[in-house]
Amino acid sequence: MLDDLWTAATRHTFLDAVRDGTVSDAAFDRWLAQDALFVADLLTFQARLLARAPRPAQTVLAGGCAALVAELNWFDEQAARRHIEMPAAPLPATLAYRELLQRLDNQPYDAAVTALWVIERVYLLAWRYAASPTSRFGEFVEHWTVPEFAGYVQDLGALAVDGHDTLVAEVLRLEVHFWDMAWETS
Ligand code: HMH
Repeated sequence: MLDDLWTAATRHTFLDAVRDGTVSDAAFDRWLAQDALFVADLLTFQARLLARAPRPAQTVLAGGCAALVAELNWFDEQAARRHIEMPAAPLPATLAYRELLQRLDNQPYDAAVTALWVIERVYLLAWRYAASPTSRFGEFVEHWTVPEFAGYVQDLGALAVDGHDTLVAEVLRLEVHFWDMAWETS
């Protein structure tokens, strides 16, 4: 059950299309603008999580917050380069994810950090799946699969705990929904 959701969230048809280069720039850019909104929401959530994290988790979570700020700068650069108007108006999948992140503010730390681990791991596995030596989106795929990010996901894995399957499933469903969005209204 969870395995199927991990697969659905990391082997989506949008990722096949990025790998094969068949996704249009318009569809990719629209998805990218929504992802920039998501990253801003994730930073809000993670800064609050850092504020209530146990002492031994602070280094990893603070490093992650700094990485998200750098990621937002990188999104701004991509938007300028690709002439994407940002911020975009949030689409339903982005709003649904925002709602979950806000709900996590009121969940115990263990549940919230486990959700964060899923959010980052699913993204790493998805972009690894989309990797291809010839894709015209190769620069993006490389950016989201760098060893530093893989190391961060591993560090988060050490903070995550078992027994939050319902929450894990909810995150994975939102990820599928987020990839689905890339195909809508294109
Ligand atoms: C939808 N999930 C989505 N976007 C991201 N940037 C990440 C996870 C990882 O930060």
